Amino acid sequence: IGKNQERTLAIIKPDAIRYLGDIISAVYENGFTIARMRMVKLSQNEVMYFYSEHKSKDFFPRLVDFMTSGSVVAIELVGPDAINRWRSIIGPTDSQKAKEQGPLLLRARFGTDGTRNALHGSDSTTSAQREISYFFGSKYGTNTACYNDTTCCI
Ligand code: DGI
Repeated sequence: IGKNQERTLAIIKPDAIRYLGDIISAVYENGFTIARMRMVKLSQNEVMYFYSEHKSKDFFPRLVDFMTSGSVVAIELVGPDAINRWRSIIGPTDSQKAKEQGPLLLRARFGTDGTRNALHGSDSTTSAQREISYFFGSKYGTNTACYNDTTCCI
């Protein structure tokens, strides 16, 4: 990728799959390019692994239920300052807060609350790399968030 270009991982969550078209439009309107994209229905183990930093939080069971309630679309976005810019376009974690901040924020447009918040965006280069290889890297498919190795899951 070119100079000043950065990669991030976006996820269209199950509650927003019906708005796939609008979200893809917003991606390009905001100057991002899509490098790779895939639709997948995640298992409970896969979601627990992806969100393992939150495993002890009270909202974790709700998060796992929600993220396994339907298919998601993982998108590898490329653009200048992609990580921070994508997070500022989607808005705060809680969609109700996003609605207060601005109706054009994507979580305001397509999300409902703190769990059903339509979209994910990586929060650092480290997590972007981890999350992109989770969905697109060579490990996905063999390791695949521990299909066969329960010791690397929770
Ligand atoms: O990076 P974010 O997705 O904005 O937020 P995060 O990485 O702190 O949390 C990951 C997901 O976990 C978030 O998209 C929804 C869920 N979550 C986080 N904090 C809360 C939460 N769900 C509820 N219900 N309440 C929370 O406080």
